[in-house]
Amino acid sequence: MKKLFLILALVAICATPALADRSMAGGTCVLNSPTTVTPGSTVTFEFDIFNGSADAEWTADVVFTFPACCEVVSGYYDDSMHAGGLCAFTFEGAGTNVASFLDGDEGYGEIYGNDHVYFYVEVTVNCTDGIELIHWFQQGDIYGDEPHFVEGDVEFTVGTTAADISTFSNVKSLY
Ligand SMILES: [Ca+2]
Ligand SMILES: [Ca+2]
Repeated sequence: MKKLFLILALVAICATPALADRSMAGGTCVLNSPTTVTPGSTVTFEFDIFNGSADAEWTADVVFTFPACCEVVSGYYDDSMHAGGLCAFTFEGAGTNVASFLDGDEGYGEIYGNDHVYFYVEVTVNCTDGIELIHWFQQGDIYGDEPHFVEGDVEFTVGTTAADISTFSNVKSLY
């Protein structure tokens, strides 16, 4: 009998963390490129958005908030590697510093659990030299347990590529 209680106690201990993970927690964002941007230039940022929800909640909306010194030009996405099939995101935010990819067909979300989609945002970077942060936000489709969102920051450097200029002048000095 004592042994049975011990087994039940162990089951309860093991089950608790799994229940606590039922949320959108575990989702990530990786900024693939660029890591360095020349001030005043227009570049396309590539993000890898992963839905790590432990209770199969799907990502409905993905929002990237750029620094105020940035202006969004356009946005699109690549769902060709998404095992869950084609996505129906609607882009908005041109002319502002917030790029939103919203669930365009309502119902359940667009990015399945344990799956990912690439997002591209063309941005004019009118920032001065330094480190800038991009805030990312994944809104879930309210399936199962809370929290129904996950968020974080990725960073990039604003500045001229000193290493390249140095290399260029070294090459020039040979002539
Ligand atoms: Ca959930
Ligand atoms: Ca949907």
